[in-house]
Amino acid sequence: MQEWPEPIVRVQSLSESGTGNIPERFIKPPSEREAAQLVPEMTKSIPVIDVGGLANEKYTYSEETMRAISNACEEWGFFQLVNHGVSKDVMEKAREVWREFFHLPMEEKEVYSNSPTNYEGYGSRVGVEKDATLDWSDYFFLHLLPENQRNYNEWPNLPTSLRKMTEKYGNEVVKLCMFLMEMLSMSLGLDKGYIREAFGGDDNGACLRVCFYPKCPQPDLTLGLSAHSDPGGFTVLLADENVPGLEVRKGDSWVTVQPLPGAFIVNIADQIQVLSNGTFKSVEHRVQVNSRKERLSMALFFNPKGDVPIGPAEQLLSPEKPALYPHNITFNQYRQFIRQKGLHGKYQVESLKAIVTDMEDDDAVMGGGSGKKRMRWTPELRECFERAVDQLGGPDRATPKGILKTMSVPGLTIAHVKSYLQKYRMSKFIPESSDGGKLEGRKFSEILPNFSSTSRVQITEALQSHMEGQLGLEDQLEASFLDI
Ligand SMILES: O=C(O)CCC(=O)C(=O)O
Repeated sequence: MQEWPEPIVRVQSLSESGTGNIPERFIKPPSEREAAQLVPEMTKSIPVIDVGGLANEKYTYSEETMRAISNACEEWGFFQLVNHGVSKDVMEKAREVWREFFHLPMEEKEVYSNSPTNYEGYGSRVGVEKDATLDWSDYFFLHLLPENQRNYNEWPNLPTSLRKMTEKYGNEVVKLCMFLMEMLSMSLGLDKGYIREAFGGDDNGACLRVCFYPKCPQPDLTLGLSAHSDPGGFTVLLADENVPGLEVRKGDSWVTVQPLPGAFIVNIADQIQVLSNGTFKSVEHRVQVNSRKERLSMALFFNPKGDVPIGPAEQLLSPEKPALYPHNITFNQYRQFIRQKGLHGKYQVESLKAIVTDMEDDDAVMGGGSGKKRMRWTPELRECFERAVDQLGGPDRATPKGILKTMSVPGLTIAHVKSYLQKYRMSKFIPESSDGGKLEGRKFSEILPNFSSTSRVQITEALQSHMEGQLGLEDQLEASFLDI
């Protein structure tokens, strides 16, 4: 998509207009904006990890630090990193220069206005879905790695020190990310170089999003950033020391992060959750805004190379711990989802759990890829599926093709949709059949007549082409589907 689906309104302009009421588009449903709850004392804050001496060439990773990291990543998916070696001066100046940028006249910033093609530049929304509810923030997004994507001309030329400062900051934080990759690998019990290798060696990606959250006249009705998990490898965040706002999910509660002076907040993102086979958690987080103070944060997303398939590390798998994410997909494929839909909690990474390899249940065995797979639907995937069917106008209109398109779940195939139909008989959606009998217990071919004739043709075509491609069963399929 070349352009945003609706004209862009800068949140900063809305804030500065002095309006007492935020536009309808920013009002979140009550379930999304429940206040952070008080949680027991001991779980009140994300762990703090001190890696003093990291910048020293001779730094050795102590077992204690590795244990602290693995506990933090398993339990919280977040930690604060102190004594990390990045110069305090560089951190402060980078933050300052970006604050100045957001306070430039609007026409200076609009020069860098971004589009959904690569997001680089000045932006005010993430997803491209028309009529989506929006977040109360503007941002600037830029690429740091791979080097060939770093385009200084796309970075603001004002304030004059911004490009130099951002480059310096980026280089220092990327260096820290190299250590973090080693630390995360070792705290998973893997070789020091495992993550780096799995993420594409020297071709890792890194990008920076500077988020600006203007004052909001009705902060209780909206969010600065909706709940989401980060799609890439991990994130190194320089939060606003003076204005809290970041909240991390802990069970059913939201815990407010209190950034320590000079600390970075590190969080595991979806690709490391996959690589660790779910041991390290990519945890949902969101941002609250307030009426008195603006807030600025700088998130550096460290990502795998776009075209390397990411899957659980073999060494972490066993018969007791089978692969939760057996379909290795690339980060590029994964990112498509976010670009389409914007930020949606843990929707996408949970969807990848849908399938486990198992040969026991013949009924649900599907072909495709290497070997045969048995489908297992998690509650999360069921929820996505149900939402997709609803979005498509209910069971009468939903077709497997439409469902696949709407869900945009990487790795999901028609075979999974078919499996769902078989396993759950779509009892929640499919209206009772004409004779009034429930669909429960019926075969797939018996369910199809409950769809409209147009949908039936589409379902048949979609299933047929998939099965032909995957299983080479043309003849059989012709017989079983086309006479419905
Ligand atoms: O502003 C913050 O504290 C968090 C930013 C964030 O979560 C993001 O940019 O993905």
